[in-house]
Amino acid sequence: APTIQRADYRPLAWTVERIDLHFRLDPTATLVTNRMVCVRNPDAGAGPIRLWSEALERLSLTVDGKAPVSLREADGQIEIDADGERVLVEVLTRINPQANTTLSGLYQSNGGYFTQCEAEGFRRITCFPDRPDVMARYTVTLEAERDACPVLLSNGNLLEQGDLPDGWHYAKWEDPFLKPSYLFALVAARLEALEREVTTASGRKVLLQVWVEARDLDRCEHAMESLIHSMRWDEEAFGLELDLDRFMIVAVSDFNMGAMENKGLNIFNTKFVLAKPDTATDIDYENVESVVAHEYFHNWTGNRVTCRDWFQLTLKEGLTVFRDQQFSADMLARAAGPEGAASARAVKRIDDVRVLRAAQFPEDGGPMAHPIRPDCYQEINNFYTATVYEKGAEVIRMLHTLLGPEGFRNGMDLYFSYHDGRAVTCDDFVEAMAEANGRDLDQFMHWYAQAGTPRLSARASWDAASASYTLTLSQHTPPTPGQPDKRPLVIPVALGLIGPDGQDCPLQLDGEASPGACTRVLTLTEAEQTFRFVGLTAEPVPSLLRGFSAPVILELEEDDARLAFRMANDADPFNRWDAAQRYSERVALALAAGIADELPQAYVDAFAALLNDGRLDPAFRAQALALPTEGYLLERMSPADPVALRSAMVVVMHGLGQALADDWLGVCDAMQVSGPYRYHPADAGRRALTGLALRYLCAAGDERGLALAQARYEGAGNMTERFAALAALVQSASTASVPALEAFHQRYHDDALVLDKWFALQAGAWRWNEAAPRTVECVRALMADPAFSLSNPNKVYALLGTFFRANPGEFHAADGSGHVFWADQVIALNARNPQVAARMARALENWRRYTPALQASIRPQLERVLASEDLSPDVAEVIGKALS
Ligand code: HT7
Ligand code: ZN
Repeated sequence: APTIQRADYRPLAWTVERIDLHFRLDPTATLVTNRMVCVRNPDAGAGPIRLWSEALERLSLTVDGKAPVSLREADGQIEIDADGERVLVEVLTRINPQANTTLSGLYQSNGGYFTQCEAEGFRRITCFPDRPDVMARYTVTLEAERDACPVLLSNGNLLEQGDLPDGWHYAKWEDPFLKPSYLFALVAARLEALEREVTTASGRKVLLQVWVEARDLDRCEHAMESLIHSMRWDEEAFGLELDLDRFMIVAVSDFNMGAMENKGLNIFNTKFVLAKPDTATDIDYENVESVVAHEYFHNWTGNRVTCRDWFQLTLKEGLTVFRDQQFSADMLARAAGPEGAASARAVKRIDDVRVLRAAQFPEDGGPMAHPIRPDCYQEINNFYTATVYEKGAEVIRMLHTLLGPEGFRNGMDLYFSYHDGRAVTCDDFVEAMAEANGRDLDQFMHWYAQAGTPRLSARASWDAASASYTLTLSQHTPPTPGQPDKRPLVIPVALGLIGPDGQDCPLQLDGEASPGACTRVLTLTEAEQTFRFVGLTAEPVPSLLRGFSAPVILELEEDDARLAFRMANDADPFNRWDAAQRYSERVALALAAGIADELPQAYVDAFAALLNDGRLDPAFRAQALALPTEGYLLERMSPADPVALRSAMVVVMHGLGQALADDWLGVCDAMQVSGPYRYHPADAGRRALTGLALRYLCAAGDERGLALAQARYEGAGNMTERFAALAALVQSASTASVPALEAFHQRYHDDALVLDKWFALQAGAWRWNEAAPRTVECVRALMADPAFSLSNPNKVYALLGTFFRANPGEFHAADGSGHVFWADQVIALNARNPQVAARMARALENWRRYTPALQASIRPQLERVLASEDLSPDVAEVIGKALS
């Protein structure tokens, strides 16, 4: 596929002012009539009308009622020469939603019709200048058989609806706002709605609806509550109000991603809407809340102000992820009350950083590394990445840190005042931030241009005579594909200095009149800078990058004693957690390298201290006592040896489980939650800590722990406890997992979302018993389960995605069976759903980091996929880059 370059952006010569769409919905032959008023673009030079078209049959196309004088067509693009300033282009297309397994464009799911147009799905519905900088006013008429599709929805406001002959009916919708084609949506299905009427800050009444299949109506309350909380938060935090009279969320079980922010008609993967205590865990509840918030926040950051082109994707995604992270942190802090707010915020921050480290750091160090604003791509669907989303959010967070909350808010206000209703660039956003704060942010823009995770290192010296502490910070960003040299970035480094008594020291830089706060943000702008702190009484221990103030890897030599000290004393809860992670990393990597064969007693003691510190919030303890992900640790290992790492992780789990067995059992006892299930962070924290305790106990094969897990499984009153107990049994050498898995299947055999958990649990299972079959064999067997389907992305992500991405120790088994299986599945998926196939394909992109033996096993499989027939551009880009 050709490579598209950001530098090649040109405005279109013709754009669209309004479009009137008419759908006659039929499973195999839907007719789409598109009447659009095309107008010359005053910002562009002369040129033809350009339309995109893909996977559709064009039955007719006229310009002002006549066949066009000149029409050229190549590579999915149509060029039409037209005279004058404004013409009416009418296009009739026929599409086959039933055969559309890509889930892009118009497709069917459970007999209903749904659309997914981001990024380039609209061109699979009708011929259109399908770019985000073409913002038009839409009216949409839907016609369908009433019995099959009693509900007909599209963006905006319902103008009229009624009956048609032969059992058909229609509905006509109008969206009062200008929008790009990627935000178009329709739904025609048999659904029912949970409804609420709420009043906005300015006193307007608006109707909120959550549309689901009838049997799921009892699982929508939490999504509705989340939507209302999101509306209130955006009003309070940013002064942004819902701009429509009606806001709809629709749940669909076949969906490539999490959800989609179509104007006024958000379409969601069922996974991020449906929740009730018997089927959803605390984490599911949390995810529903944050995805509902994310999509709702897009209404302003993405929809009202959108992206000029897809290279600017982080403009809406990074900013909206930052907003949903802030929202979730505020919700958690509010629930925790003033005493627990700081810890609650830290727990959320830890969650977010875990995701960044596990998903984005490896991406930044591999062949797909790209800046948050990429310079080129072959397939835009491959660029909905952890870099664009999560690192993008970190970049926005740094602006927030550098400008302060008020400065950031002023920047947002100015951004909206300049750009509401427009399609703009990341430069426009940062310029608004700079102007509102009288700041020069030119150097900050390097964050948008440079790929790779910067390394931050620190050297320190203590001068007892002058009681001063000198800290030299330096930065370096490693080369990434196409970017051999990097410039210094603006890096906010939040730091504290901890005295020998474990207390933070008030900070005073040389030249300052008096000591100030105990945490302050230093701004690093050069490759190396020195900071001298004075007025200290003894050599301090530095606590750097508090709250993870920048998305960098901190390279700091700290011995075991210092890590244990920070685990016990760091006043910054994030850094306390990070010290535990670093200590675990050191221990696990030493075991994996064969340098050690057992856990250091000091490490066990440091864990015991955290575990038994009853003053610490249980949710925080659950985070601090959980090991780093294998994905992150493999990134820190060179060469990466997943099988050796797995053996090491087993030793760590087993060792901590055994050595602290009584303490873990004590926790299970002390953390019991009474009363009916409620989704509340305090209860969730207790359940999380208990679940972790059961995991350590079962990993250690502790008989009391195994019996407790079994009892908790059988007596659980909600999915969080039931699933945690089941997971603990599965991650053990005990045979009790077999009947428990069967019982679970029996109970939930017709619940698709719960079965996803069941599939994922088995795909992620470690092999605790030499005699057990390899996980790849279990995964293969599970593919034959009637509930599994390669056509349903949730199933693929649960079973195959978990095996390929979250079970490296089994996936990379030395016999290469996992790699052959991977290639088979990527090839099979490629034929159905290229987006999903490409996501699975990415599981091996960092293969060059592995041991020579693994590389030798993986390479032929990558080559086999590349040579396979009808390879989609999506998969071809991933494999091509991996092999280049
Ligand atoms: N903006 C949405 C992205 C999305 C998407 C992109 C490509 C293919 C399918 C997709 N479904 C949703 C989701 C979001 O970030 O809010
Ligand atoms: Zn988004």
